[in-house]
Amino acid sequence: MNDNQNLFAALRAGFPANLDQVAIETADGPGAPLRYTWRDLERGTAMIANLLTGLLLPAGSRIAVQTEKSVEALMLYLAVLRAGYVYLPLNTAYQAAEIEYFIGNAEPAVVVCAPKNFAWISRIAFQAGTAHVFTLGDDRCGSLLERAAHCSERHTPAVRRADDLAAILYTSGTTGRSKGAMLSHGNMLSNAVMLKDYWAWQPGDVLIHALPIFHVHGLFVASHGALLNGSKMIWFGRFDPQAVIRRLAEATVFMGVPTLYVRMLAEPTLTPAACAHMRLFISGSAPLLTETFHAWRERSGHTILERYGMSETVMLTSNPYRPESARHAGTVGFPLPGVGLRIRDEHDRDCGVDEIGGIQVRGPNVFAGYWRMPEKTQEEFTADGWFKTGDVGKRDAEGYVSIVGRSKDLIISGGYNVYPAEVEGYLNDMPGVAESAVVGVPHPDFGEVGVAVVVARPGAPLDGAALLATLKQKIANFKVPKHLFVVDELPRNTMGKVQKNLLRQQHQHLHSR
Ligand code: MCA
Ligand code: AMP
Repeated sequence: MNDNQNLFAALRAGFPANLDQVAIETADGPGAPLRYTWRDLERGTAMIANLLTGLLLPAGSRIAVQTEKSVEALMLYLAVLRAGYVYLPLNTAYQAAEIEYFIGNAEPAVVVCAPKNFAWISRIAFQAGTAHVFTLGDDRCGSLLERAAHCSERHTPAVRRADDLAAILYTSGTTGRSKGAMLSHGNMLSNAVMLKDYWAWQPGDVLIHALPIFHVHGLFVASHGALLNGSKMIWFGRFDPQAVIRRLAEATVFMGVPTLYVRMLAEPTLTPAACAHMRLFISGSAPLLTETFHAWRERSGHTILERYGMSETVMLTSNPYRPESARHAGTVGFPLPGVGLRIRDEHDRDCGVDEIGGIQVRGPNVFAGYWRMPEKTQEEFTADGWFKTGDVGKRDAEGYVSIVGRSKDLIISGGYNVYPAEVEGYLNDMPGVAESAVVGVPHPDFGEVGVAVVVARPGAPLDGAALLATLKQKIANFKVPKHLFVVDELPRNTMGKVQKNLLRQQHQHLHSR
């Protein structure tokens, strides 16, 4: 009996018998179209896994990776699983202070970065005690592949138990400090196997992969689905709506955050004919507006299937696959098989039909806790073992779950999470700033974007544009508020708490179409 629960081994078992078929075809980037066969994936991941194994790293070593999207970067992820280490993906937008925090907190044994960032990232990494820093470019250059080229093409996947750690995903905290969600081989494998069935992956499916590969959506849900099903991927390094629409004729499955659908809807080439070959369009990571849902149905002839998940839990709920008419706009569908979901009011009682409360979940997909933050982990779980998602929702009479808000102070912009507390921390540290508040307001493209409201210190002249420019040098671009207002004071309630709801109301039409 093979009881190896290594996620790579399970994905590998999904490869087709004929390893010479094309597994991934690049649609853009250097040299496109490049075609990688399943044998290329098998060999490439073996070579990188052998490179890592040869470094004789301690068990449980973290491999932190900040590189542009490429097929080799996907192979690196798979190789880390294969070798039994822990993958730590980092958004390419992160800058020095953010990288310093992640590397300092996770203490990775290996860091892989883009060649152009080697100087500053290696300095941070070596100072934090990282033993090895490799480079990997999106054009197949860099020391990682140079070194791996000398390694054997054969590698037996490391034996891992279901609860062994496979990846750490940093999600920002409401206090402004990011927490590393620890996901095990079992968390991800159980979810991937269940979704293969639930979304009816079938022979001949082809996935258009146009999402970044440093988050759950692109790295896990999309890639695992295709690999486990032995399905070809058409691989976009960058999302380009026109180019994606052109390739729909060769594909059957597409996954995107709502912004991707909004941008494709703006293209006149989006027609039922262009989508005739498609089987399934999936949306998640942020709320899909009902107007987008209906416009998509009209323009493409397909009904988007919306689902809901988190870094801590992978996928939690989904609208049904069949019949298409049972996919309800404005809802995230039903708890997935094996996932327990309850909605609790402020007295910790179960909510009735259509009553709004906090969403709590449990199941084999739910993470073990936050990296080196036992108190934080304990806070986020109930005494009887349910994870408090921080999302606020309700369930209708048919059982469809809708997300109506969040108890966590979080902005979701184009599918990326922005924690106001973190941005406010940076603003408050700037000369002349007395205090600040960052709120999310509706945006036609990104769904929601941040707006900053700043109070100057007495006598200090503040230049909003200069503050935003400084912020851009310090934090990831997508976290930088799209507008900044300097005001005399922030609205406060009688307890002295800033009334963010008033600021949101005041600026809600800033980006109205
Ligand atoms: C880029 N910018 C953004 C965003 N992306 N600002 C706010 N929110 C964003 N998401 C900035 C750029 O830096 C630039 O700033 C300006 O906005 C315009 O950028 P643009 O060229 O329009 O952006 P882009 O490069 O085309 O990227 C937009 C994007 C991208 C394709 C929508 O953000 C994206 O790939 N989002 C997907 C995120 C994702 O995969 N999330 C899944 C998380 P400037 O002009 O100053 O330079 S996983 C998850 O949430 C859970 C588990 C789940 O359920 O899936
Ligand atoms: P993250 O932890 O970065 O992966 O973000 C997870 C959060 O994204 C969830 O807690 C939700 O607030 C949000 N989210 C994911 N999918 C959806 C969806 N379909 N509708 C609304 N919010 C979503």
